[in-house]
Amino acid sequence: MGMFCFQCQEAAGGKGCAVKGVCGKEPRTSALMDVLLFATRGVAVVNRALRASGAAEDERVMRPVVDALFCTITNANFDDAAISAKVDAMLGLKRELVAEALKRGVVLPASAEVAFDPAPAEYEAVAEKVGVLATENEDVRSLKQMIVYGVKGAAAYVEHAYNLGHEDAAIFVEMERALAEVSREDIGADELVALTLAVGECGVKAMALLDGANTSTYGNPEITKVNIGVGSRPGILVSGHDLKDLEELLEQSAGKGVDIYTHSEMLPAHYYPALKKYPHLVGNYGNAWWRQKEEFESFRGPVLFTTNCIVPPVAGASYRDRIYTTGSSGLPGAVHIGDRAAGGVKDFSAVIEHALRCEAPLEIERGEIVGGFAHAQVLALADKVVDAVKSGAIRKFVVMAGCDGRMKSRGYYSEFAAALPSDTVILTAGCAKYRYNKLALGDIGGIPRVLDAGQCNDSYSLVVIALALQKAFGLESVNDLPIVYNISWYEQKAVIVLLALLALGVRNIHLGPTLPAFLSPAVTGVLVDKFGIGGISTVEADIASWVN
Ligand code: SF4
Ligand code: SF3
Repeated sequence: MGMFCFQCQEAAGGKGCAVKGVCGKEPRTSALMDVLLFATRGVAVVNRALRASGAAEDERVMRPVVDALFCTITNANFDDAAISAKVDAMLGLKRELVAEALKRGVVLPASAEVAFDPAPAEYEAVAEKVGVLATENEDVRSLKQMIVYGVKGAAAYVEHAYNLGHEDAAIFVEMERALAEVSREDIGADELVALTLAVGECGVKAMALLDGANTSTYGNPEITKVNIGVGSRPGILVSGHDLKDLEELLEQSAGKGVDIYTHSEMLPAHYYPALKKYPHLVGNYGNAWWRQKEEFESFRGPVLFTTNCIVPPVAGASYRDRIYTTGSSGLPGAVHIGDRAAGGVKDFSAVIEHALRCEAPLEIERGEIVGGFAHAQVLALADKVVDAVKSGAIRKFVVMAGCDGRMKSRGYYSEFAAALPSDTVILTAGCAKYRYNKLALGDIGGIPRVLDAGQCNDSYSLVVIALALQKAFGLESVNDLPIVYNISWYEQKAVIVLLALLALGVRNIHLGPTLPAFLSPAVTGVLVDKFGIGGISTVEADIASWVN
């Protein structure tokens, strides 16, 4: 059977994965995800109609919709059985909502999503009819998918906030509106462009919600040196983005003789006062997600995925039986740690016991990296930063936030960072930083030349910093600041970050290493004309035209 997916930067041939995902996604998984998204859009359409009729908010809708969106993000979930069960549940929920609508005399839109109700045995067969290519017009398809990918990214962020007890129904209403609107057959390109910006605004709110959840729970990130070597005790490596999972694991593993290490996007956990206080949170192991095949071998202990990015291990990989998943992530054969009951905690005892049977990690590097430059920390240094700009010691800030990935062409970002003039400062967030956060780039009067705000969602911090600088310099527009945006993207969280920046009025963002395959030529034209979006070329040419 075939498949079609073009949601990430590594889409095959720069067009789309049609045989098997470059990420490892099998056609069956892709089909189940298409069906899950279609069913989820149906729930959004019906729930929105119910809400418009004055029905009380249905508490059964928000969490599963957010989880469904999150689990279809690139590299989050490869477990067909889990995804199929989510489809069953989503269709069951929709049936109940439709029954409720009929009871209340609510007239539902005549959309295919509402009528959709296949039996489990039919899921794969119907996928083609409801997948990406079911929308024939390539521009409408491009805009609709960009909106869905943005909503997926926002879903990831609100799920982390939910896990910390921070909910905002208004954000969900916006996400649901976007899902319902893209289900309309008659929606035009202009409406879709406006909806794209509305999703960007929703992304700003989702990142702000998560920022508030993180900082009110764990304190404001502060400048922190993170060890990248290893200790002598067995370790557990925690990957993904969910701080609540990490906190519960730290709590449950305290005093048990194991060390906890962060991996990839979990690195910024070290910057939070309420997490760095655990003495057995000993360091960060390895690099960005795509190097996990070698790094999980040498880690020698269990690995817990709280979210993306999972690379399915090859048959015979030594670490295959050491992988655990939780939350929206999943991998066939891996033990999945179930959700917490209301008011309860997850049970990580199996992971801890597993670690105690393992050898300590093999050292792959030594030293320290410095981070923790989220908005509160940078604003505490604001006077110093403003003075450095006024005196000319800092000529330009270069935002290099986003994702890393395996393409060779991403070597550009390491070279770009290394070649930047010494009076420039890199502002970063997301796993893109691994391309340059171990380079000795020095500092400017005590301000490090790489300021890491945190995870990809902490791109929000970079916006807060930019807006504060705009105010400090009395500028009319955020685009008048000496800031260049050189964003590297991979998955859909980078899409919501990009849409959020556009919604905030940031212009002339450079996006690489390649522009999204889901952008049709006409939609690319709109992004170029309206927002000044551009690609990248060579390090020398880009530095010459953007920085010098
Ligand atoms: Fe291909 Fe990316 Fe989709 Fe995976 S997520 S199937 S690599 S486009
Ligand atoms: Fe990285 Fe997957 Fe996007 Fe959260 S972990 S930035 S790629």
